[in-house]
Amino acid sequence: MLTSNKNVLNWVDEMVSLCKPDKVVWIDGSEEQLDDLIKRAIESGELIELNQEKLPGCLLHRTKQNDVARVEDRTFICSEKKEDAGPTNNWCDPKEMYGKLTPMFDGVMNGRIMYVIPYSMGPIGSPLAKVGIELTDSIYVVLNMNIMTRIGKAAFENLGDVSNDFVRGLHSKADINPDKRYIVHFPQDNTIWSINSGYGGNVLLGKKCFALRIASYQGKNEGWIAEHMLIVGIENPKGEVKYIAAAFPSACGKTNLAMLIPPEIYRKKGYKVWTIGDDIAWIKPGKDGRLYAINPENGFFGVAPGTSEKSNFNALESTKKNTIFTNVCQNLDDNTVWWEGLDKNPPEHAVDWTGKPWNGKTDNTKGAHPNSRFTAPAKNCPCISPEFDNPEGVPISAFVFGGRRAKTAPLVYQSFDWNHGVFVGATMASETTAAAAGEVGVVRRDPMAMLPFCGYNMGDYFKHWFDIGKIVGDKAPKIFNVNWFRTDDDGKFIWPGFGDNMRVLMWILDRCENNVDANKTPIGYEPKPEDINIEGLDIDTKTIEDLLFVDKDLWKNETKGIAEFFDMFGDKLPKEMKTQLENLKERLK
Ligand code: OXD
Ligand code: MN
Repeated sequence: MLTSNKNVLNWVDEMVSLCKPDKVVWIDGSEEQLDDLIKRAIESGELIELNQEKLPGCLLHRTKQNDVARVEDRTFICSEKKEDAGPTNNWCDPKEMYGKLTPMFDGVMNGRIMYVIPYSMGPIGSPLAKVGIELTDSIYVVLNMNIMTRIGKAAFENLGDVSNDFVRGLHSKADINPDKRYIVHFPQDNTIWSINSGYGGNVLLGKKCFALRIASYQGKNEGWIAEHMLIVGIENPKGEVKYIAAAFPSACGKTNLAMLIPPEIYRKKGYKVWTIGDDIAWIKPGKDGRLYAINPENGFFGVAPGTSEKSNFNALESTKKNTIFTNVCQNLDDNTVWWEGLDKNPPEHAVDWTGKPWNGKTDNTKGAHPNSRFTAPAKNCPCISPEFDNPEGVPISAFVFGGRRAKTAPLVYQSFDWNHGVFVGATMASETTAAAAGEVGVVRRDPMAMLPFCGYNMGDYFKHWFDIGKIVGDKAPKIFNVNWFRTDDDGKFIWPGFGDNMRVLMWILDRCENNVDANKTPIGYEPKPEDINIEGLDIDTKTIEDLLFVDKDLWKNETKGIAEFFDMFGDKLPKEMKTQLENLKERLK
């Protein structure tokens, strides 16, 4: 036992009586203990040891084929009242849900070991950090949590002997039965129950479940925000670093932006990019009144396919040691890993993500699952920020929202003020691409990229954002929207993207410093085309003009879509949001 905290001990006892494991093992975080668990998981086949010369400390895991992604339709927010979960979440009465899940957990760990994982979200000792405990019957979960969070005895030190402020996570693989799969949050009880899955997003309870769903609810009550945002620092040649936090829906290149390599024109001058986080930010007013952010995580749970030396050198480097790969392809020639988009040389002698023999030259199935993942320690990342472990976090200069829009949204624009920026974030959207099943070009709204991750009514969430603006006042970060995905009439992307996105971030930082003028448009402030640095690109100022063009008819249509979306929130939609929509309509006249 690693703590004498009665709240912890009583709760663990209660869960042990419910799940009835053969044995309970407390995870202290020691190398010895973790090495022993790795050994056992390799023996049982749960993990495969990869080539230890080429990929030291790396392991491979395959999930069941029915268990490869987050399951939004089986994810619940069980607040006391339905209206507190809001129209964008599945809700069930907490008593009813406990009533349904308790028998499923009863005896579920019979014949198994229960692991007790204490963990800290955020640097140990940070005033922004919070403690969680996850109980699980999966070694894979223990080893992933060890990469994604700060685990072990030190996490308990943060909690102390008497505090009751910890998130109670209970997970069992049970039989990985998709019909009985539940990912359930009880915000009032600081509790998460997850059953019948072994896939990361459903079972690494520190991540989406705690750091976004439960934490967003805590933030509302405690005066801070938990956001689905990367945090990146840009250092100028004088050595000053400014930080940007940015939210994008999935498949918009979030990890790439977080770890971008500056174009040569900036590298030559001495600019550098530093990664703080690639997925989640906890943000709170600091002593000087500005907003400060930490990355509550300690690793990256990134999508493997598409990650290459060219698309994201730093992410790929991060996976070269002490990384757990899930559902990628195993190259049998040298016992390493491969995925679509890694290079143009798929292995011929391989095992695909389902465990079947696979030949990348002749089989036209996928070697890696499209949602296959790497779990890599943040400290492996070549551009990890020296401030990564700073308990105070880093001051945020700008918030950036973005989506994938073919025509409507320009390359970049700045909101007129905080409240308008909240409107811009709340009306974020992406158009579906041919890569996903279903119709192409359908607009999906995803406010602040939080739609699947907000642990309470999104109408209240919007209000909370307006309130934060009042607290921070003129020290508030400036708010921007970007769109890397504008296409020409042939459907080809106009903007080069990737590292060149830094050119847009530079305009954003210039605006934050009042270093550059802007053009006022109906939707916000836009760069003067000549203020986007295109040195070294084979596009001209005319292309930038096209990228910045605001098509009023498209935007008038957009306001209709926004109004329909807002309708769903009924009385919970803040008045200010309606005002913002009316203002936009007026400016478009
Ligand atoms: C993720 C997601 O896995 O947003 O980060 O789905
Ligand atoms: Mn994410």
